[in-house]
Amino acid sequence: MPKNGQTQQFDKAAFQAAVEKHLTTTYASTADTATARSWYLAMGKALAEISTGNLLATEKNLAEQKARSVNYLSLEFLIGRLTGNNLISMGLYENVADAMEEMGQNLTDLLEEERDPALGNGGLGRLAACFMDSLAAQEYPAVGYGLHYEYGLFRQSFVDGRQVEAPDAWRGLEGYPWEVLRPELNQEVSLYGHVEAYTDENGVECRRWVPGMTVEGVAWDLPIVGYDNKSVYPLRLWECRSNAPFSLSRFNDGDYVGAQYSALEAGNVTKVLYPNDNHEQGKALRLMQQYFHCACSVADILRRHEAAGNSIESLSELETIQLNDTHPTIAIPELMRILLDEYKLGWDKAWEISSKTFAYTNHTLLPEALETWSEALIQQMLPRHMEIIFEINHRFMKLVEQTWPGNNEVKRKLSIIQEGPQRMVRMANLCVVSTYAVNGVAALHSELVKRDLFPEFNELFPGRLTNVTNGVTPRRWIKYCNPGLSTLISEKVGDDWPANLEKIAGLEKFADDEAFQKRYMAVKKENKQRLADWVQENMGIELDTDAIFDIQIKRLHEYKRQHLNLLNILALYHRLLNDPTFDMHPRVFFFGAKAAPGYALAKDIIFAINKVAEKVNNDPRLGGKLKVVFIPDYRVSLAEILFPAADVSEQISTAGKEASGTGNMKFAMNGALTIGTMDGANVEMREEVGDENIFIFGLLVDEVLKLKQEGYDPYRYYHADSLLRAALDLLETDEFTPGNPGQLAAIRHNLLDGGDPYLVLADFADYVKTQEKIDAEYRDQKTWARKAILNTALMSKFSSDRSIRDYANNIWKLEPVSL
Ligand code: CR6
Repeated sequence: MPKNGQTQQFDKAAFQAAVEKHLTTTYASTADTATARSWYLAMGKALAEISTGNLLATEKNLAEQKARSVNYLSLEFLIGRLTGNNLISMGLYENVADAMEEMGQNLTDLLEEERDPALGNGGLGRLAACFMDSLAAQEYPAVGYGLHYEYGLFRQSFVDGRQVEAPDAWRGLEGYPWEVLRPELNQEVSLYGHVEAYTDENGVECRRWVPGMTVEGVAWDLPIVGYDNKSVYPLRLWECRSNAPFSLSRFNDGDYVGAQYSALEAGNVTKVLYPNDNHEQGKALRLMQQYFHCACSVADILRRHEAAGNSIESLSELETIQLNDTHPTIAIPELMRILLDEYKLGWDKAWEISSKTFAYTNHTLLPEALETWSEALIQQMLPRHMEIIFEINHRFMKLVEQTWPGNNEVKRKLSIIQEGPQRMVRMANLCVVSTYAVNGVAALHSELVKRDLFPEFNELFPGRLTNVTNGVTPRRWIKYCNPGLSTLISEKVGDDWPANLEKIAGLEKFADDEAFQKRYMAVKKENKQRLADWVQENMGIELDTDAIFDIQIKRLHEYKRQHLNLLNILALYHRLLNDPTFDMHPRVFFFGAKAAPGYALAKDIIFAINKVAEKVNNDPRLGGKLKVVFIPDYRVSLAEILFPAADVSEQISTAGKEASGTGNMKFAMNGALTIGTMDGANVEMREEVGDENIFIFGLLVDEVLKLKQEGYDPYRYYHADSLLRAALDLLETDEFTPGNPGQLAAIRHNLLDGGDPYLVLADFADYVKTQEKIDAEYRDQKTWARKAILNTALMSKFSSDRSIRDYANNIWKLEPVSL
């Protein structure tokens, strides 16, 4: 165990008394009758007492020290279960396991009672969670600002193979034990209304917003516990409530619904997380969520700044605000509005402060994910903000005119306002113009941001566009989820690697050590067994852990190409049945993926994989060589079982489409070998592990562009490749949907007549060939073990601690402050 202040302070008897107290006073239960859930809740509350104390102490210390802080604004924080992870960070895992054991409770079982707070969609939200963990672990002063959604990402089940969505009331009836309400931090948020001009007491012409309605922002803090230190930072989640929730007079008049109308309306704002990943929705309620989030967060930042006795002029010296994608962009005009209309600063001063405060992270190049909001909608909901956006654009257009005189094309392209039948506000352009730093999330992605997305901005603002490669926290993604591997690593390199991932490079010298290889592979086998047991118990499918466990877990999206994986499975099926000379090592293909409820083709792909799974898992002709398992309701807690159990990691997006990926890093750390394209962070992973230790295939970014320019014809591949043809044609038959041919044909149709927008067919042959290579190499277990060990050893770059240090040193200019 690393030494830890809290470990030494742990008072077992006091802790047990606190658990008992919560069991009786909070959950009205007694030790002899309480359910596992009540025990978990009472334990959580007792632990939250410790973390809340440290949270308040950290807040006080940072205010006193006048420390510079980062404010991470994100509409998503996919934190996953907190209890196990916080116990590790607090250094109390063993102590609490022991204390609970004495009370007749098994900690591992209690941890299973926690429902995942799924307050995010995928990579972007999970990245925010890893970043908060790394900020706290390294004591870089930070506040995470998000929304307290009543319903997290929908729960997924399959009915006859099709995705069905159900609401996720993640807090349960009793509430979430880790969160604390902060009533003194509430904020009032305005909406609608109009702008009026007036002359102030000094005779100055001013403008102000006269809102049409107001709602209340209620603050909930979740503790982000620093690993092996005492700092605890808040993840502050805002819940929207009505400030006049109930009209007694309407109720007395018999208007029972009308009496509650305002509560219903306000409650809708933070009711649900929009379930889109890499796709904008464009709904008015989503804009309201975004503004509500920004208004509460900016007001809270200013409150803290002032409460610590700082002047508004020093805002950008003490606070920086990182925008996680464009979702919180409206924070920029919101801060400008407050500086102009409330602090009465002139435009130049307000702009200087604001543009030195904000920085923006771009997470995608996909056009359908780049947010635009109709000017009319913003005008109606946020009239003063629209004026400010116009003014920002007006001044910016002057700069463009100076740089490219008379060039209307470049003006049209760069303008924050997109002209057309309906004028739209381009949030990414607003961000680039109004921030001091813009970063992409992997080296390749950041190059493409400069080269393809914002080339003129890069010329206008040299140095503003930069890169910070993503990372993941080694605490959750190795130490917590893979205890077997963690013990092995600690034995070889010491136990401080979770906070200093560079240390795992020390494993490199054991890559050829046969005894170590055996132990490493034994751990892998145990992890595969843990997953196989889960599958047996929850899905009734029996799996052989000698098979290759090949896993693709991520949101369902055409660009991620789960259907390329499916085509290879169909090709294997075809060969096993039709080619007597064909041999393969047994393989289990795992999938985990949610599809956005409105994304029809994504849902068709899920259906097809499920139908293929039903058939192959029960087809005796395959001799158990091929299994397909689609894990329902993929979420962080399942990811914790899946990553450690993988032999092969599928990272097969069309080159240029996956900004970074972060699952790719988690797999490799846990010793899976990657099959992947030259996309996102795969490129940097290859640099780290070397070409021999990763399976790269497929077209490069520029080859993709060239092929598209030349006129891509998917039929060319279909006609030239009989295996591809066999795989695709299986989708037309009733092989997997007996008696109902054509049920899976939508995928084939999209790939052939739909033009195959993500070049699945172009990459198919190379993918199949590379999978064959994996099959051959897996048979040599020593070489495989060596490669797997090297993957673990050479992943230190992808710790989110390094990402956060990059942000802190190169963008935020932030220093650690210890408690
Ligand atoms: N969908 C990218 O697609 C990246 C994460 C975090 C994504 C993914 O490649 O790893 O962000 N982008 O940077 C968006 O959400 C817009 C994602 O998670």
